[in-house]
Amino acid sequence: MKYSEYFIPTQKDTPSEAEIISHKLMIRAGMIKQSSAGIYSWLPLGLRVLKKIENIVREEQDKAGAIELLMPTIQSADLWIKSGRYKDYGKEMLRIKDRSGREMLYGPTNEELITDIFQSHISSYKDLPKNLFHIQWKFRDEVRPRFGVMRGREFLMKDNYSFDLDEDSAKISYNNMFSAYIKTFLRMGLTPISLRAETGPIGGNLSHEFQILASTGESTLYYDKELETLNPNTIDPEKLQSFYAAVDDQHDEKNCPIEKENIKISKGIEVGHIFYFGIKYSEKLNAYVQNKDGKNLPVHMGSYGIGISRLVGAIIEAYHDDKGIKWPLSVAPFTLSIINLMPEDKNCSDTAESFYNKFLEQEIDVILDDRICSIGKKLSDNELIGVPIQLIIGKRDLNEGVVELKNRLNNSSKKISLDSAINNILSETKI
Ligand code: 5CA
Repeated sequence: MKYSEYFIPTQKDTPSEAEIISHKLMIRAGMIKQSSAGIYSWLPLGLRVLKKIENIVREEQDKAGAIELLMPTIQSADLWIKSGRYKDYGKEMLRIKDRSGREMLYGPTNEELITDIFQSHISSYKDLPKNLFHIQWKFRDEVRPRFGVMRGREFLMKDNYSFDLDEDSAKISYNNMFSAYIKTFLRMGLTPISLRAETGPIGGNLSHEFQILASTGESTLYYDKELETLNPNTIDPEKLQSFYAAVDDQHDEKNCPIEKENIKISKGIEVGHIFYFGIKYSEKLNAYVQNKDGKNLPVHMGSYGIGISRLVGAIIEAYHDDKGIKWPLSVAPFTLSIINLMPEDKNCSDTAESFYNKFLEQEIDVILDDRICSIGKKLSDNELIGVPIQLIIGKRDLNEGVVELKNRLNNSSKKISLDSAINNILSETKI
């Protein structure tokens, strides 16, 4: 991608409507544009990050054995009337009438629709367990949409639904997803803290939420410090669930089961939530399966959500400085930016182009900043949009046979010889 031909409408001024840092930076970095309250267009740079996050989520779901399908955004009210949630959901649900006066809605979640799909096609224990997911836009008419994509009205969620014959096997599915969630967030460079949670309108009695640490987060978390040192290869969900973790209004210093010196206090942002709710929907929506003895039983279900669009904001809350965003490699819109400080100088342009072509060949996500503008603007735009590895090409450096290699995550930079640049960068781009 050549910056001069691309579309990254960065802006210098901090937008007045934005209260939190990620919202400010997403607007300033030209990632999103509000279209109405809590509803955003995703501009190219924002979309690239959204897709990277979506793909990590999808890959970890695939690895955990979940199967992808796609349900529509607009649903008929019928199933919701059957489940009883048409009334319960209240004003948060966006209700629509089609031309024949049929009641429709923009889905805030999909328990009803997926249970209906399940019951239409599966009726035997032999087809269990099943775990189905989709990645689809949701709409919740939040009272106060705010914080940009972190609390939108329209937002992208990965939601999946597990189906099991009984409670014991449903808990295996639950724990399988629990582990997949931890791995997903670790891959994004985040520190996930899992906490027992309320079930709210989804229902059930077993639920965990996943918060990620960010100094600007909304919740204050108290948790066992062990939770900060997870290894994705050795996740034991039962063990993790036994560690102490609480949000501030649940935390009671006097009755806390662990020693004070083992507790860490940090700010967090909720990015995922999982529920086991048993037969709440299957009974109402007639999702029964036959067991070995030919007996019909309502299927045991769980649902599992990750806020994909919220994660874009949450990652920025965790990774930024006063100059802009500092993307972790795995979710960065581009891995490498080649910044040509003097596009009008032939030597600079030829060198930059030649690096650009070599990295394209290596299938590195690279952007060539070939814009004709001031050096200051070029460097500050690249800091703002937060490309993790920056190769800066300047006239004087080239005369000395060197280029500058900058790491946006720790803001270190070093001069390296032209010959060693490719290998140096290839080793830094390994995730
Ligand atoms: N059906 C269940 C799980 S599939 C469900 O809807 N769970 S939820 O309500 O907790 O939402 C799941 C995740 O979606 C949340 O953890 C959060 O990351 C994200 N989310 C929820 N509401 C919003 C919102 N208004 N804006 C952005 N993301 C949201």
